[in-house]
Amino acid sequence: MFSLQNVQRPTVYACLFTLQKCLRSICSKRGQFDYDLIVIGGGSGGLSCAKEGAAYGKKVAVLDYVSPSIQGTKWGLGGTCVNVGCIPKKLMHQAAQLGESIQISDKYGWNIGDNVTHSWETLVQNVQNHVKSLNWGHRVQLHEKQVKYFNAKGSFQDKHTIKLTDNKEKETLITGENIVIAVGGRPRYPENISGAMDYAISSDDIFSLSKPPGKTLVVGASYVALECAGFLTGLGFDTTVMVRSVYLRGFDKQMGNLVAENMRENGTRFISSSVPTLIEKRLDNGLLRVEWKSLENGNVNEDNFETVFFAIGREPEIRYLQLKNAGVEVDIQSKKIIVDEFERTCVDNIYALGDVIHNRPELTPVAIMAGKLLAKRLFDGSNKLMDYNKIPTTVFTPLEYSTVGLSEDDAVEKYGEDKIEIFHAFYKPLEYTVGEINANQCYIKVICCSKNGKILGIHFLGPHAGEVMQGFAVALSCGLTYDQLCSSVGIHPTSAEEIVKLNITKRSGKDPHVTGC
Ligand code: FAD
Ligand code: NA7
Repeated sequence: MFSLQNVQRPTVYACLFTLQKCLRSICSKRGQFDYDLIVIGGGSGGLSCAKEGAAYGKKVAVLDYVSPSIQGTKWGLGGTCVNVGCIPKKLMHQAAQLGESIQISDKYGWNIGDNVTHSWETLVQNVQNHVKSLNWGHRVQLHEKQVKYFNAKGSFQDKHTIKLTDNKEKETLITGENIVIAVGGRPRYPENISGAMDYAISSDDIFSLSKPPGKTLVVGASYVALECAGFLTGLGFDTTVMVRSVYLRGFDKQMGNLVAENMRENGTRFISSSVPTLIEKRLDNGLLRVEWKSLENGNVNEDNFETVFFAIGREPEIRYLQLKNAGVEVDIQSKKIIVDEFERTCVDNIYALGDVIHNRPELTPVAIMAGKLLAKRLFDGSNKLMDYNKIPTTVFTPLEYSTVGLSEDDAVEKYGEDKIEIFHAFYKPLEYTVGEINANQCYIKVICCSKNGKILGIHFLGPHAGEVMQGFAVALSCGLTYDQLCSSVGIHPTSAEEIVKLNITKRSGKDPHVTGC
């Protein structure tokens, strides 16, 4: 006798799936969709867009699925920032900063004894507890805002139909009038370096590493690499950064050099102009033997490390999307999705935002703002576009670096050296004096247009740089001029006041070291 129980489960799934496909196809041809908006990716940009869409009474679904890292690390809802980016990174940076404060606290009269230790396990546990609370918070918010959440991988069947595949490989189809792709990116691994995939970790793993990383090699010299090397050094680990070319690619060159100089003076080692060529596990002691090649003279060197950490950039996470089925185009080189100023792809009902789009800053507030504005345009009649210019950001290295607007190099290229004026100062934060902290790299640079005094870029290297820069970034986006800046009254005694006190130009060649109050 025929019984459903006698039929293999995958066969039942396959039949249901085909039936579903036919029904969905008929409905979507008639313009009837399951959802007004389907968002693929529950990270910074996707969640913001989904929640904003639901606020206008629209039927919204968001799908989020995390493929484990190459070393098997997994995490929950919320995307890169919450799980393996900004949040755990800033907390680990804070742990390192506290260590520095402990070291100088005797100068402020504290007697904490000599036996200060740090527990990596406790730090990881507490950071991960916070991350889990954020994962839960996101789920609750989606529920409260009546956004349907699917813990499933999304791929395009056609421009309105998304196939959901859950972790048991069960497939379901849903249709949406509008689709937003917000799938972010994942760390890049090097090609052709034997042992890299087997033994090296990435930013997907470092924040939940169950054992202390020990002696660590960080490969890469951009912001993820330097931030992580900074906190590892601060937590007491022997840390080496392998630099292929420049420090902090994409940022102001002088500031990048100062950041690295400060890290070097505080104990991080640097191997310049080199790339790794081999990683293998030693049988005798389990250490990772790394060989690298100097790009200057071709010499090959080697050393042993407990952890090798690649921070050599990120790739858009488009591998599961089947973009071809919908006709969405990507840039040939970056593999990122091409969008216009409305965040619309080449397909009229499909949009993309956040880290997955080509030629835009990879930052959480950018993704959040873009998601919100897109939902307002789709469902609230707004015509406001995301302004990708003058986006402030901070590099959370031990000495923090915050910036908004143009770098010196870009300003020179855009306006010409004789059409810009640069005001600068080396200063000493008050709290560094009694603490006897190295202030050699505390530096500020403001770049102005000579013709109208408009400020083109602000660069601040010093404590709490992000907190300092946020307000100046608002002023810059309102068209701040040098005259307005230097006629503003400072807040004393702060490091931020040094920005409004700037009066020495680079061109003058005068000593830019600030003395006195
Ligand atoms: P994500 O947040 O990456 O979210 C995308 C989500 O989609 C992920 O959960 C992913 O698993 C999921 N997904 C992918 N494919 C599919 C699919 N096919 N189906 C379903 N789900 C899918 N930015 C800052 O502003 N400040 C910082 O201090 C900062 N620090 C950082 C530190 C590190 C180490 C890193 C790596 C990044 C940092 N960033 C920082 C950048 C920031 O995290 C990203 O810009 C931001 O998370 C991008 O958001 P998003 O929505 O584009 O993508
Ligand atoms: P970035 O900003 O893309 O920088 C990558 C760094 O890695 C940079 O220093 C590169 O050196 C270096 N790199 C790249 N490929 C290699 C290889 N094969 N070998 C050695 N070194 C290499 O990446 P991040 O990970 O720091 O940040 C990515 C984004 O995540 C960033 O925009 C943030 O918003 C979050 P180069 O200067 O090219 O010589």
